[in-house]
Amino acid sequence: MNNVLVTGGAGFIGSNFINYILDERDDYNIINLDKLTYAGNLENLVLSETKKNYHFIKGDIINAELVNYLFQKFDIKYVINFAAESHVDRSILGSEVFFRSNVLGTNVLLEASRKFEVEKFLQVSTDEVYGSLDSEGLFTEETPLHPNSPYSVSKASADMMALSFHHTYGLPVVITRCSNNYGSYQFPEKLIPLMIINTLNNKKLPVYGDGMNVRDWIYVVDHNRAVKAVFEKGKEGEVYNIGARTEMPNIEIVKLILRELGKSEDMIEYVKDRPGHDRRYAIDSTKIESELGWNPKFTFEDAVSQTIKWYLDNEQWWKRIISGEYQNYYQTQYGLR
Ligand code: NAD
Ligand code: TDX
Repeated sequence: MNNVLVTGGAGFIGSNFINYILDERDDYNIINLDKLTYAGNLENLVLSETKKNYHFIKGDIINAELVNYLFQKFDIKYVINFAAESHVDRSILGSEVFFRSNVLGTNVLLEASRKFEVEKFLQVSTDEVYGSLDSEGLFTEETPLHPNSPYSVSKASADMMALSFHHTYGLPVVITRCSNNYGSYQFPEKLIPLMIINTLNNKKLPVYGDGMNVRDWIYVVDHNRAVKAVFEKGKEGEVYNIGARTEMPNIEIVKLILRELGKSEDMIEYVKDRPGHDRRYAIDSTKIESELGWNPKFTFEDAVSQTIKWYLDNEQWWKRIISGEYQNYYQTQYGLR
């Protein structure tokens, strides 16, 4: 059996990965280690209940004793590290937990992987490690790292530590750097679900600055198809960018959501900009396409419509979320709107 430790598997992307991989393959035994922070939710794991090759452990990746115990107990051969604090705005409100989970937590996983001689360690990273682009150019794997937020610095630090374990100890590390994801089960602090839910709740849509910051969007399913390709075929010590060539200014996305939901653009409210707000991200994913044969399958228009429909159909899921810790966060971040 291929015993795979998947960390952060109760979050948005990690749960989508586990649902997808359990559906595709029976020969992976998935051990999901997740701390269940505000962003972790076991309801996201739709298939796992019925599967024998799936185990959930509630715990923190920074807990070396627990991590070492799990490596031994489950004879872990592979690691895919999704676990992280993932929201830039929260890292601006307070950075410590970002360094604990994203940097020190990754270090604990790397040390255990070295000790137990794992056969592959996939670090799930982000295009934000490259910093911000002007109106021209794309991030390639050769673009120097220039992270600007506490979040992206923590992710860049983890990337560099993972690569150092490859260089120094020969640990079989691969890294993926993906652009902005969207899809079902995304926590409504991120742009697309936040705008959908505010529209459904007749609340103002808070657009930062002039709304012309550009992000490059990918459907979470395409991201995880790429993670699987890198996990199975990626070359040790290599970084693979993942993107779907879908650059768009934020304001266009907000208007598209309003159009799809039949609401007026009067709901848009331009608010104070995010401090240190990166202007533009855009990914060149030629390497993964040409070397591993991966290509995105979904168009933005279709996948965003599907995502909006999912939030319309799954009110219970997000209503529970916005009635909890989210309220405090929302008030701190946006004030009472
Ligand atoms: P998320 O915030 O939805 O989920 C993170 C998960 O990690 C949660 O289930 C949480 O409980 C868990 N977690 C956090 N700290 C932990 C710890 N110390 N120990 C164990 N579990 C812990 O995040 P996401 O959007 O699913 O992102 C997953 C990964 O993908 C992250 O590493 C993120 O940096 C990366 N990424 C995200 C995007 C995006 O657009 N969301 C894009 C590129 C890369
Ligand atoms: O209320 C908002 N208003 C707004 O204008 C929010 C939440 C966001 N924005 C803007 C800021 C960004 O330019 O929308 C853009 C997207 O913001 P986020 O959804 O917060 O994503 P971003 O900061 O780009 O980071 C995301 O992509 C890379 C993920 O959160 C990271 O985990 C990932 O690494």
